[in-house]
Amino acid sequence: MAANLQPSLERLAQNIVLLKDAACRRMTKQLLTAGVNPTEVMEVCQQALVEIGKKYESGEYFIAGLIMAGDIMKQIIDMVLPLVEKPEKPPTRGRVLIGTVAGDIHDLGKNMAGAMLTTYGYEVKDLGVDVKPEVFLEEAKTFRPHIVGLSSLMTSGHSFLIQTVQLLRQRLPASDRPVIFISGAMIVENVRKRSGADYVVNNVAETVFLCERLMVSSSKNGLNSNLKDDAGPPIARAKAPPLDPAGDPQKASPPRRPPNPPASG
Ligand code: B12
Repeated sequence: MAANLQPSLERLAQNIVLLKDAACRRMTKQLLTAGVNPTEVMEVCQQALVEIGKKYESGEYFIAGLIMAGDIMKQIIDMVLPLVEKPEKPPTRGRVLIGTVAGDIHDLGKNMAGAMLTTYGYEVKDLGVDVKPEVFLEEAKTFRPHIVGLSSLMTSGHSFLIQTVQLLRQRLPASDRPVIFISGAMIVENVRKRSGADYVVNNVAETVFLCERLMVSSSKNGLNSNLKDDAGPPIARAKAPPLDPAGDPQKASPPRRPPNPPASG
């Protein structure tokens, strides 16, 4: 991005934190018209929302502040998503099942991740919010996803997250074992370890990057044909690749934005 646009991204972040919705709409439009990468706009928004969360925690903002922030974020997402370049006829790159775990109604990040993955050619099934572990299991049995993405923004959701991952691990046949991502503001590495999930993803760019890596690995293992039909989830049989030389996927540092969407056909 051109250096002279940086102040505008910063000012957008400041205005989000100040909950000035009209200014945020105007600035987002200006930034996008000026050609700033939509993913970069989203990253700045996400950071601003973390600041709002801190103000809520410290008592400076109340629940109304969170509601307004959520509304501003939704308006920005609505402006950004149509500008993400879409392949004309997206190939089916794999099935992804997503949802926000029980007890949690935060959905902005999940919706964004789902929309972005759809754009990149994945078949996404979104179970919505407040999804019980058993519902994830039943849907996974019929949809047979290659990847499951669980969102949990509250610490109180961690136990549901762990239950959901464990249920999927225990009850899906080994041949249908999906790769499991967990995501959300309060996720820490020890939650991943305790749950048995494969990866933590912190933003949409990371999510798309990781899905692409997993699918490439899957096709290198000669499983690509299965990705394109209903024969079942090949990635289940392909061990997720380590993304760093030390073999710890959590230490991987994906690019700041996802690769270009796949060519159509
Ligand atoms: C906006 C907001 C709300 C809005 C949500 C609107 C909506 N439709 O989602 C509303 C007002 C509803 C809300 C309610 C509450 N909230 Co709130 N909320 C936030 C806030 C400020 C921003 C969240 C957000 O949308 N971020 C922007 C998105 C884009 O980022 P993201 O969610 O991190 O998602 C990114 C990645 O994680 C990833 N990703 C996320 N999900 C997924 C899913 C998949 C499948 C994949 C692949 C990737 C992925 O990609 C995303 C994009 O980059 C956060 C603060 C924060 N630190 O995040 C608090 C926060 C999450 N809320 C909090 C709280 C406490 C609450 C309430 C309990 C308040 C109350 N007293 O009622 C309620 C909870 C209600 C409930 N049962 O769920 C706390 C949780 C604290 C904790 N320790 O648990 C936080 C952290 C604020 C804070 N610091 O105190 N909230």
